[in-house]
Amino acid sequence: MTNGARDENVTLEALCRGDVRTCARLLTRIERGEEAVIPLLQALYRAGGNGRVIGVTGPPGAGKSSLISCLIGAWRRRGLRVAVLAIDPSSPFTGGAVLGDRLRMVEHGCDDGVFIRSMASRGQLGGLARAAGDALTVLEAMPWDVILVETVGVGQNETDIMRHAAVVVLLQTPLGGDEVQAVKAGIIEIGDVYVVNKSDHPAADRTCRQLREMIARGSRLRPDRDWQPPVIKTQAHLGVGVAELVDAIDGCFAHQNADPEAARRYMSDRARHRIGEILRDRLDRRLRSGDEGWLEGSIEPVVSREKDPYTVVAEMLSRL
Ligand SMILES: Nc1nc2c(ncn2[C@@H]2O[C@H](COP(=O)(O)OP(=O)(O)O)[C@@H](O)[C@H]2O)c(=O)[nH]1
Ligand SMILES: [Mg+2]
Repeated sequence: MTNGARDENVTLEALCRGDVRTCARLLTRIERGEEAVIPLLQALYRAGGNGRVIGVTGPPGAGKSSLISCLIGAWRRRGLRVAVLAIDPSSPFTGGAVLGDRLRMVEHGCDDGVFIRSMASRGQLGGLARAAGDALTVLEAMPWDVILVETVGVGQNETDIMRHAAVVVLLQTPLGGDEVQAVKAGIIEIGDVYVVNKSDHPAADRTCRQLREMIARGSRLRPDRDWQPPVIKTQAHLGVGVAELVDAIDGCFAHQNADPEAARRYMSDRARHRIGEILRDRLDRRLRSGDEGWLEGSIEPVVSREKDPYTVVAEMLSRL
């Protein structure tokens, strides 16, 4: 056995045991985009598939991190082990949002049944989706019962990250009537459970009602799922409504488990999405790396117009 393979086995074994330091180190290497971690990720993927992946999304400041902190508390009281991956594409790792998340979640900091990690894009948006997927591969090979992914619900990247989650919790804050209309196109499609947080605000009931109407009318992106998303009122800073939210999430998982066909569809959608994500990432890297040799033979026929670039690309794809 080579040294590299032996190191990999040691790491793999540590992760499967639930070693959080090993996990933190590996996530840093993933964030840096180190190619050398790929063999380990391959082994982790085959070993993994543990844990329920739950997405929590919504606009900045809606209360996602506060609510996640409450959820961690609720699940820890049931003896479940919880990991959180907070994705923030807008702020660098030293930025306010990430720091804020860390501070707010610090109450769980001494508990080894909880792991919290922030991941920022550091300016490479394409790489973020791949890095988040890889981070989930690691977390799903570890003995976490619940894996939460927090993202700001704007932009394609964040919507894509939510495709890794079996259950998506979508947060809103109480809004004016026009604002609800404006956001509906984006949100009605992806949530499995809706939360109106900051329900101490007077417009909370009206926002709940409007969301319920939209859900009842709206066609969903996942029409295969015969599930009516509930709308729950919370006050995350006080823990109000958290028990109802936990029940709603449990209910959604129970509903999925009762339909093996739907569960299989989710798994294959997710695998298809992941393959596409890695394919795009690898092509992108190859093109950016200045690895001219790879393209060399294809350039001259396009210059001389002997071939068109579409044909050349089709040929390259057929050789993949
Ligand atoms: N009034 C009120 N404030 C809240 C509530 N939930 C969270 N907050 C506050 O809203 C701010 C943003 O919360 P945060 O969890 O960081 O939002 P995130 O950006 O969605 O993660 C913080 O100052 C929280 O204390 C709530 O239910 N009511
Ligand atoms: Mg947050």
